[in-house]
Amino acid sequence: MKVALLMGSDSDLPRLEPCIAQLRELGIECEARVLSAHRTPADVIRFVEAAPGRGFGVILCAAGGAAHLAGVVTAHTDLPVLGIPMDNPPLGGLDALLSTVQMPGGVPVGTLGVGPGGPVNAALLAARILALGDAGLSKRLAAHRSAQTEKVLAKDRALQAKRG
Ligand code: RP5
Repeated sequence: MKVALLMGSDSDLPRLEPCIAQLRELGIECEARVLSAHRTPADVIRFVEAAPGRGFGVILCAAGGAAHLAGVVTAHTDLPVLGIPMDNPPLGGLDALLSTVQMPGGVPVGTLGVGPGGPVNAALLAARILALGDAGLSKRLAAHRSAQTEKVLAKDRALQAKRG
């Protein structure tokens, strides 16, 4: 299945490139779109309603400021929706974090962290959701985790060698 990455503005795109790259590295097809809950509400709903029929299994929603995108999207679908709060000035993402995380009961949005970890973790969480029904992806995720572990252990070995 594919992942949709909706972003409220093209100004969000540079900070979302690592999310797209992570999905591609895991062999997951990602469609990235600029669609805004405030500026293009009808297009958001059109996209979301068509998403299951187009083979999307997870929808990622990145927005800053008064970040309503993930909430609006999840109100129109039963697909898993993950919100990525963007760290914009002047409030540094706290605004988007609170908008995204404080959903009323019955309208679930899984909220990622603010800052560079958020977009990458959104990709990895989406991959874990899709891997529940995809044995090949599950193996690729396990390999990714082992490689990450090995990278850190190599840094530890280098530090030990330097310090004698
Ligand atoms: C949000 O407002 C967008 O997701 C973006 O993070 C922020 C600013 O958008 P622009 O004014 O840069 O288009 O809706």
